[in-house]
Amino acid sequence: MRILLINPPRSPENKILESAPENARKYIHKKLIGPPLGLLTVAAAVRDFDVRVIDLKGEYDLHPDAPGLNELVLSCLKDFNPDIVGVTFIASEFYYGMEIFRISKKYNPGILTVAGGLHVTICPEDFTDPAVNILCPGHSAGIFRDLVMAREKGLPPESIGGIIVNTVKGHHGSSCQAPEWNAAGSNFIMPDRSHLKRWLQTYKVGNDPSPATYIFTSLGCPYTCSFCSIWPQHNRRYYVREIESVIDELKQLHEYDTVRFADANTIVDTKFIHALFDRILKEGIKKKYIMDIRPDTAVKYPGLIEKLAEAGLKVVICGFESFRDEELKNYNKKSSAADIKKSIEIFHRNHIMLRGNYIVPNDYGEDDFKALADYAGSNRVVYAGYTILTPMPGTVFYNEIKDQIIDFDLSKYNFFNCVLQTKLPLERFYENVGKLWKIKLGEDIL
Ligand code: B12
Repeated sequence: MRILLINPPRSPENKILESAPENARKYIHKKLIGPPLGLLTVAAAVRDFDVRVIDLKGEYDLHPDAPGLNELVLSCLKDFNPDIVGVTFIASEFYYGMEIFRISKKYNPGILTVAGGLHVTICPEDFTDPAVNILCPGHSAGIFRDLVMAREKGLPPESIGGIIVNTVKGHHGSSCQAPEWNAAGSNFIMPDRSHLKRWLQTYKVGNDPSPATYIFTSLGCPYTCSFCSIWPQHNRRYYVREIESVIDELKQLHEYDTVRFADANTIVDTKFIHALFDRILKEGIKKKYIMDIRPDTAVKYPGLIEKLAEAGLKVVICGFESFRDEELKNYNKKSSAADIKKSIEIFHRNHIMLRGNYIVPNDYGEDDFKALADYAGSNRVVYAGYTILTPMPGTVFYNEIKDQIIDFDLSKYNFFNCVLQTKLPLERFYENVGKLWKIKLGEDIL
């Protein structure tokens, strides 16, 4: 049984970048490359079969003038001749994923096409195209393995619990229940990074010459910010890994000097993080770490931030979201604007490079842009991001605002495009967002 797992290319839609002034453009990330942890986990679950992983993001980063999707996918199909093609989905890459399935089916209608990942989990209703055979929602590496084994034995997919079968008459579930599966705990599968050799040089952060990798210490999130997809993906549940399992994984990352924690928030259970970093220090594991940490968490636990900095924490991604308490309340962020200022001071005191991200709502007028620019200008961080409030399908915010959505093109759902009616003329709105990107540590205010 030959299994081809494909990470689709990223969406090219980026109106902020297109509208930004030349001197702000260099700060707007055109690409965000990292290993597809989900696919690597699925690949590891079926490692005793003939499995190949293709990272099309890496492919386009290695060769920006690489052939189009059709040609690239066809050449993989011809070379490997798979029985099964699996694709991982987030919202903005939906059309590319579907296109990969169509190309696969056209090449060989007998290929079983399997969709998995976040968008399948929270929006299964989007997957009705006849090119998709099976949906595997949730942390479905184990289910995928069962599916492969059933296929090998000639059993129908309906015999596997937890999958959805897409037919011309609609979706139907399997006749049996999905088995209990704790992807962070007893069912954790070590991602198989050996598949990534070809794209290793593309997994770089900033000017660091060594490649970076991702690792998760937890899945899900205990917070319920209205715009976020992570807690809906995990049904509000939050799972933490065993410390020894994380240590074991870190010890295997010889090729990588930089490790980015892929948790929604790395510090939730402070006892866990204290204990994890005690073990990291005891083992003498020396890496540069990148983490997502909330501003209020830094304010509450400055001693822990100091300890992490001593152990190698170099970059923190911090969701500032808004400088106004009222907006934070609307997002259900459960932190205050005052925490932004205080957290910047704590991170900078510990020589941590801060990527602080503000969310720009669609109803901002000229005065709001000015107020945000003033605030960000007097509270500067090394990297500042200004993305657009986007109703990701499957989130609370999407349901709250769906009547006001004017653009349902999923390739624009990557925080760099506005899909809601704006108060300002759209071009002016983008122009203002683009200009904000100039405001960061060491740069002049607009
Ligand atoms: C790692 C990561 C990335 C990596 C790798 C992703 C990739 N595929 O290449 C990189 C850095 C490339 C990335 C990029 C982006 N990302 Co990202 N990313 C994450 C992050 C931090 C962790 C995801 C992860 O690894 N989870 C752990 C793994 C084990 O879980 P998993 O991926 O869900 O996989 C499991 C299941 O879903 C399932 N599964 C997954 N795929 C498949 C496939 C098959 C066939 C099967 C059977 C099962 C299966 O089994 C897996 C194992 O249990 C999440 C936030 C978070 N903390 O969850 C955001 C997140 C997924 N990213 C997001 C976004 C928006 C982006 C960007 C668009 C951001 C941007 N503006 O540029 C870009 C897109 C690409 C680009 N512009 O370059 C959003 C998605 C929102 C949405 N609803 O679409 C998230 C949720 C962040 C957020 N807070 O909103 N990202």
